[in-house]
Amino acid sequence: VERMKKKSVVKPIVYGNTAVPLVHKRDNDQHTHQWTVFLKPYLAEDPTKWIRKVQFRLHESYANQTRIIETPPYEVTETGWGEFEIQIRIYFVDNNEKPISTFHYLRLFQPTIELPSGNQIVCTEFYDEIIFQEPTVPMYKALQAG
Ligand code: SLL
Repeated sequence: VERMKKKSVVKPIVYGNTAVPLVHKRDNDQHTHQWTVFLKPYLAEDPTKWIRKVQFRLHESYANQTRIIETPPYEVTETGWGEFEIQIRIYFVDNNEKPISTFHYLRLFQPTIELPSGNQIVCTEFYDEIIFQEPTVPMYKALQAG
């Protein structure tokens, strides 16, 4: 595969989760919260130019533990009762670029932020950067387009 010699491209990303308590108690499954785990570009750009899909791997207590999201927003909304680590795996438009993984610990109770409405929700997010060292030629073009 032909690669761009001595070139590197940086893509800033943000990932994390929000969570709110369920208004109605559920007797059947003990679920207490609704949550959303997400991954997005830090900048306002079209991520489909360089991201093929994002895979979220949930706790084994969930049916369909592996969730694949092919179009933005890259996020999974679920309900549950417990916190656990989620594997977030990013696949790129050029399959010659290996997928990369990060891990996010799903938070249901802390830290909270206050919305303009005055409501408190749990929100935790992290900034990171994907650095493509000598990307393939097609990947380099895709990264410029995004
Ligand atoms: C804990 N180690 O004990 C963690 C596990 C599992 C969370 C948390 C519901 C799953 C379902 C759910 O919240 N699992 O009912 O589908 O805290």
